[in-house]
Amino acid sequence: MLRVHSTMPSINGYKVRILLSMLDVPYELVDIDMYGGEHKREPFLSLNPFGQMPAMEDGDYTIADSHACLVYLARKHDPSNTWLPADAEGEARVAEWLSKSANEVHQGPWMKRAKIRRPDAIKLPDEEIDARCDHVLGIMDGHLADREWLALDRPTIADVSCFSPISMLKISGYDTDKWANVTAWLDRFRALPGAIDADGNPFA
Ligand SMILES: N[C@@H](CCC(=O)N[C@@H](CS)C(=O)NCC(=O)O)C(=O)O
Repeated sequence: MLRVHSTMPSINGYKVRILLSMLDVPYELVDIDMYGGEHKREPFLSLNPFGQMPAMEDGDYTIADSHACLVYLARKHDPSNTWLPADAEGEARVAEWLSKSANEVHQGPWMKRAKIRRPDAIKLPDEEIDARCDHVLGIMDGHLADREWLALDRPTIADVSCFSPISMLKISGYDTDKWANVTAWLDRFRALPGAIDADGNPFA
């Protein structure tokens, strides 16, 4: 069976768990003790020498990094190419938002959550993190003014990737309500079949 190696609270691991749920793919979660530093030593380092979660094992095949996992799962388990289109224009659009997720979204919304979990590791002042969130969410809010999803006219792994950190902002003390279009997009995503919260439960 497919194995996902991640600590449960990992936002990047949550991305992978969401897509697995939406694609209805069975898997085993190998819980990594992040606070005990399990991801910084073997055997985890053989899965990802960068010592970051998530990583995945599918038989003999191993892959690390949330976006690589999303691409792999979409290609392997979504033959309709709904979640990751196969045409040049569509795939590039999705890649564009995956990159934004790995950089701008990671440096703002992801950090907001991570600082609560690991204040020792994230030294950036709250004001700076909030300003980064404002910047990226302001752009996303404008982008979503006349569209329902980030990359295409349907949800893709770009939405999965951005949803995970942005959906955690409210419980991290950042008010996403001030961005009406982002809020509507978060609600649309929660209503998708198979969508789960960070604890793995369907949304009410
Ligand atoms: N680019 C990586 C980033 C992974 C990442 O930052 N993972 C966090 C958990 S959400 C982690 O492992 N943090 C522990 C550390 O870096 O020591 C991905 O998308 O998977």
